[in-house]
Amino acid sequence: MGFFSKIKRLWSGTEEPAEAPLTETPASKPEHAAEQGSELPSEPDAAGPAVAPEEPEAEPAQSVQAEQPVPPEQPVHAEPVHAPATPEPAAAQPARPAADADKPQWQRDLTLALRSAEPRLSVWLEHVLKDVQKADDTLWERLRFFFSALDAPADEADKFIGNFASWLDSMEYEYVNDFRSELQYRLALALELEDEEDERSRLFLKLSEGLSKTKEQITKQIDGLLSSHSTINEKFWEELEEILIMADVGFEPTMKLVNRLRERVRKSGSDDPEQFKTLMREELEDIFKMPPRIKAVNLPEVVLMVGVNGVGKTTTIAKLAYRAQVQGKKVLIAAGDTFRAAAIEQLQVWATRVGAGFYAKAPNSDPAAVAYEAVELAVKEGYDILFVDTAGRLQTKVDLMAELQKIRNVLGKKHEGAPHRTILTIDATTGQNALSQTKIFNEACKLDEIILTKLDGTAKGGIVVAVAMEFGIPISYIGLGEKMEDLRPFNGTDFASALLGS
Ligand SMILES: Nc1nc2c(ncn2[C@@H]2O[C@H](COP(=O)(O)OP(=O)(O)OP(=O)(O)O)[C@@H](O)[C@H]2O)c(=O)[nH]1
Ligand SMILES: [Mg+2]
Repeated sequence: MGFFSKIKRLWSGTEEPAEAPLTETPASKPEHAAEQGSELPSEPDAAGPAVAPEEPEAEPAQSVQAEQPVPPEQPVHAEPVHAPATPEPAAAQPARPAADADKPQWQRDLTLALRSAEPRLSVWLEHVLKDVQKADDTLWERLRFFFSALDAPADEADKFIGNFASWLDSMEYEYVNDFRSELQYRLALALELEDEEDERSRLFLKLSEGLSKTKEQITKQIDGLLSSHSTINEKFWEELEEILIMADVGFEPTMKLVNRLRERVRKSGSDDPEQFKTLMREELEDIFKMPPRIKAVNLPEVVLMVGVNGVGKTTTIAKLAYRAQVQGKKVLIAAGDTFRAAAIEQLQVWATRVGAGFYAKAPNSDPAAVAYEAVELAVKEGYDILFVDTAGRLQTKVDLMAELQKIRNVLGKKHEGAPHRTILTIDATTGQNALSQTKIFNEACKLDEIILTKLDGTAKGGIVVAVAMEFGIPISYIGLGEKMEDLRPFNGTDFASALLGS
């Protein structure tokens, strides 16, 4: 959508408004607001019609972004194109000038609050959720109003709200406190706000918290090392090696990393430990930097998820499917782990929760047949992306690798270039085993990406450094918990900063 960024730029006055509605004066009526209203699907629970036809002159909610300050005696109140699903609060109708006399007070208040708020999603959400405790009609009305205030197409608002409401149902969440961060995350995704500063700082906090155990191991020790040395000498390097090995960077990667750090320190011409953290952060950033990849694929994009048992493949598919779904893609999930009946059921539950399509055959069916038929279905029914789950355990490692190769072959035969992404999931808590798993899977099925899960539960986050150094395979995401939103795109710069505690 991208309009959020545009609005922010407009707000800050760095860009001329491209479209009339954003600069409409309070009294004028942008045409498309009426069109928007007329496109609205009706609200099933609404007491009245979904559109507010009785207010043809109503100021559309985008007045929130008007650049001119509004005189207090003539507040610009945004009238959403939807009629409220719930009756207006009775107390909210003081005498007003004719133009806004019949606007619900909460809309007037919210408009003014949003207009004077800092243009950041978290701050706006604070106002939207003011006095809302539960997921009820009031919340939906306020959210709908918020979307219209941002000039978002009403059908997108309805779709967002519909999806979010069914997700809350499936998760059995009721109170705002339980789903607030999920709501913010979804809004950021839906509004393409992940890169916005506000969302980034929230994610950084989450990353930093998720890595707290690893930080305990690495940051604290390195801080201790720095404070106990007045100069970077041999003893310093020896102690650093020990710290890195203890943090599960592994012996060989530690040696390589220390050599690279020695070189960087030498080039800097300073042996002052005070500078060391900056140099180490830069070195880690370099290690995490991967060459850009061509992302364009012939749809449907086929993603094959591999990894040993219990690492989090199925959960990660659900998280990825969820992201894709929120981004408006049509998602199909295929149960390629036919080894355990429970695996098929588990995946089906996730697919239902996420709202994705699901394809499975009976337990013990040939996984390659599942993959073949799923990709056939995905092509036929116009899916954008297909995720294929696989078994993590078979009788032998040889069987497992042969099975994965067979799946890859049939996918490629059925659909050009498939699998477009073969992703290895590894469990960060297994430490050094992650390295041998990466090696074996990479040999058997040429990995495109790695996702490291369970970083929240381990002090062994140093494994991320080892994996990045040893294989040069991009780490695309990291798992920081069991919730849907706990899968974060891996950002090397942020990770290096979070790891080193600054
Ligand atoms: N704390 C935490 N737990 C996670 C994360 N990712 C997955 N898990 C948990 O790890 C356990 C195993 O996850 P699954 O997705 O079933 O793993 P799998 O690789 O599909 O396992 P198999 O199907 O047996 O091969 C589940 O309890 C997940 O909730 C994560 O990032 N953090
Ligand atoms: Mg599984």
